[in-house]
Amino acid sequence: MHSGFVAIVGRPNVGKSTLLNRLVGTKVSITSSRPNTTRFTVRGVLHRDDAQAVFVDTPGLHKPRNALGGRLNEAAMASLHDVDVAIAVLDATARIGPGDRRVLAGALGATAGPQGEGGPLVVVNKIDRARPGQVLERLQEGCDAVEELGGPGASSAQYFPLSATTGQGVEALVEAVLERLPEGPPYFPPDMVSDLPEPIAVAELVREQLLRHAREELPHSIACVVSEWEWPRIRCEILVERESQKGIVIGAGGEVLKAVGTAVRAQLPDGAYVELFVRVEPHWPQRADALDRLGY
Ligand SMILES: Nc1nc2c(ncn2[C@@H]2O[C@H](COP(=O)(O)OP(=O)(O)O)[C@@H](O)[C@H]2O)c(=O)[nH]1
Ligand SMILES: [Mg+2]
Repeated sequence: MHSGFVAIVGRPNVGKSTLLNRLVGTKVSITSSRPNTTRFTVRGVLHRDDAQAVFVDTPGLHKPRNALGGRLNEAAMASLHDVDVAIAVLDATARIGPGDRRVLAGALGATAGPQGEGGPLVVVNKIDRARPGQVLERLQEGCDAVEELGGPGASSAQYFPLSATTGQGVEALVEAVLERLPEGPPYFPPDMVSDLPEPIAVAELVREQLLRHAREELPHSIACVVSEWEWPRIRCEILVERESQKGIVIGAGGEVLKAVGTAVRAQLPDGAYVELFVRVEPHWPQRADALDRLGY
């Protein structure tokens, strides 16, 4: 039996959570077109007869603008400690920048052994949306950056152009991950694909839908927390920073909340009943006490 932990790191919005869901075959981490969607470290498990890979999805590394951003960066860097494989994700449709270099530098130092083995797996994602020339350009940029940065794992880095959305190219990545897993016991029972507690998973589904429905300025101001869980009745509170945001979340005649509730229920087992409440919690992203309470 082979088993191990695999960190997925990258700038916000490159497709880390989409890739995790694709790798484990079910939705365990929420995704959106807004940067900094992922706030929890989510583990998703890939089961094979002779192997188990535990993927760790992380918040994207970015320049923090408030206390929440600082914590998200810490969580992302911490995920690189004590893993067996590091996957660094780049976006085929965008030039490599300083943020990607920081990501690659972190991944290069994370898993390499004394002989330079165990370098990072570098993913160039979103090839379904990129021109072929762009994919080649990104692979070259990634290679150049890895060589320039150097470090123990540079010589054994491997490159994977793929699409997390369509699945094209993902199997090659899976094979490479499995090859790099050390011998070890399974960490999770065979029926477990994620270790996110159910109340948090539901609160995340609510937040995902709000990100879909709410307007531009709102995403960073929203937090969701399940305050009561008496199956099938679930009460979820939606926190906003300012009174003025309350109306936006509720929508005219409650239409936004209604749409969010319907979409969330559709993803839960039959009979689930989700009550949504909106509450103003002034400046919560700047307050350590609020972040503690929210579990970030
Ligand atoms: N076209 C395309 N879009 C993708 C792909 N992977 C992710 N996305 C989109 O990119 C956005 C960010 O994805 P997400 O997984 O939340 O990124 P994260 O912030 O790195 O976790 C979402 O709108 C995804 O649908 C891909 O392979 N192809
Ligand atoms: Mg994410």
